[in-house]
Amino acid sequence: MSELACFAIRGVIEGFYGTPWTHAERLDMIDFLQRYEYNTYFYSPKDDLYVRERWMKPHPQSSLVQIEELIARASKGSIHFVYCLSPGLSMEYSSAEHLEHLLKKYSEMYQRGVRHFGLFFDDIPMHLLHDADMNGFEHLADAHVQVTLRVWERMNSWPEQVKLVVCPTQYNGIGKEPYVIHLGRHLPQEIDLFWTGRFVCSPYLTDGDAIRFQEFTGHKPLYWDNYPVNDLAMANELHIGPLRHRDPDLWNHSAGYVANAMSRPECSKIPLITTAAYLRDPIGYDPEAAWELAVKDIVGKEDAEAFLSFADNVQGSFLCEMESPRLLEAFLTFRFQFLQGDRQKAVQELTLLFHEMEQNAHQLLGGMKNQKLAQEARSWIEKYRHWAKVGQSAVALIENGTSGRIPQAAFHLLKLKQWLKRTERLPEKVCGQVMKLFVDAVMLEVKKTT
Ligand code: 14T
Repeated sequence: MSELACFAIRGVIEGFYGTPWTHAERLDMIDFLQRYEYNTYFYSPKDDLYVRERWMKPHPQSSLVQIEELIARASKGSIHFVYCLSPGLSMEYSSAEHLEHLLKKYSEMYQRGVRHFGLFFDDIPMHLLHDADMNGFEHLADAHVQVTLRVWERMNSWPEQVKLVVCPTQYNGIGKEPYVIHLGRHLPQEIDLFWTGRFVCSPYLTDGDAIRFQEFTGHKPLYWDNYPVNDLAMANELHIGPLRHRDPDLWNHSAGYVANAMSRPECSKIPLITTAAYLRDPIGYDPEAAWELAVKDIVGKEDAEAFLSFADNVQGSFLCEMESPRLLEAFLTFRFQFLQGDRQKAVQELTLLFHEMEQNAHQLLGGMKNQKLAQEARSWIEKYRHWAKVGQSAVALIENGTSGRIPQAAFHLLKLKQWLKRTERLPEKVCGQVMKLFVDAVMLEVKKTT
């Protein structure tokens, strides 16, 4: 059965705010996509001026040469290269001149072999801003329909067939919003509409929502999944956990699935490999199993164990409220043993855990085989190392504090406070609240007994 389950579009979008990928990173990503059976790459970095802010201006020669190289690489790997423009920051939708500018940019890419295009209206105000547009159109959706239809009409006059994807201004919700209903009902079936689900970052993507979107808009949604992207308010989270909570029948009710990646391409590959596993076999998909394989693939055998121990503490995101599950389990076990009276064993085990944690951090920071990954994840690993030091002093404190060795306890309390201060200054999200919970519990216990 799962052989039939297949998303028509299996894509990755460079669609984040922040430092765009370098040319070398893009070439590498296209090869990666081919290896993992994706079929589409969307070029839409928010901070490439020439596809967004300066959408009217021609690309500088140097970037044109690079785009040509990307087109060639994609076509060699049977990856569709989608060239996307986001004119919404300044376009006057009623202006014939603006329309010509837009078409000129697209047609220059058509001449270079591009057959897939994106027209994006995301992250702009929901109402018309130019006087001429307020006079010429009923509302924003009307303007977007008219412009899209004109672009589509012209594209259809080109000798070879092309594809067009539109990103609506309202790109999340339930699909019943007037703007997107209008867009859907007035744009032809062949034009796909991007949709991020209920929310910008949707914890769940469900068959039911997809079906409803189609009922309201007349289009199957093309999922733009804002995972693993970690821009803006999510910048302190490193999204290396597996994809979760995407319904197994989504392929049947959608035009396809596109993952918005992180500005860190090497880190992105871990969740993107799990996503590839989901896209290949959505019914059989097992996030934890896929994750372990993905880490082994990217990190290599030598460092996989150390990296997984680290990564266990950075899976927290809108997809996963579980933070540091293994660490939490160790604390609960510790408390149990401690209260049962087997203090020595409890202390020994936890001491060992925090020393392993520190060793892992050193291994990853020192000489990881995948240097690019190490470099991208460095500040998160550094924070992980700090938490190991906090943990070591906390265990030493409880050990001494609860056995009446007051001077030693005082020393470790001081150490603990120092490490805690240094650690909490680092903004990266690692271990969530789990370490803090443990430290608070230790402090409380020590206060009780001294
Ligand atoms: F077009 C979209 F489908 C979309 O998701 N646009 C952006 C996207 O480029 C960005 O990477 C993503 C994750 O932050 O969210 C969208 O951008 C936003 C969303 C907001 F709710 C920017 C500001 C917001 F307030």
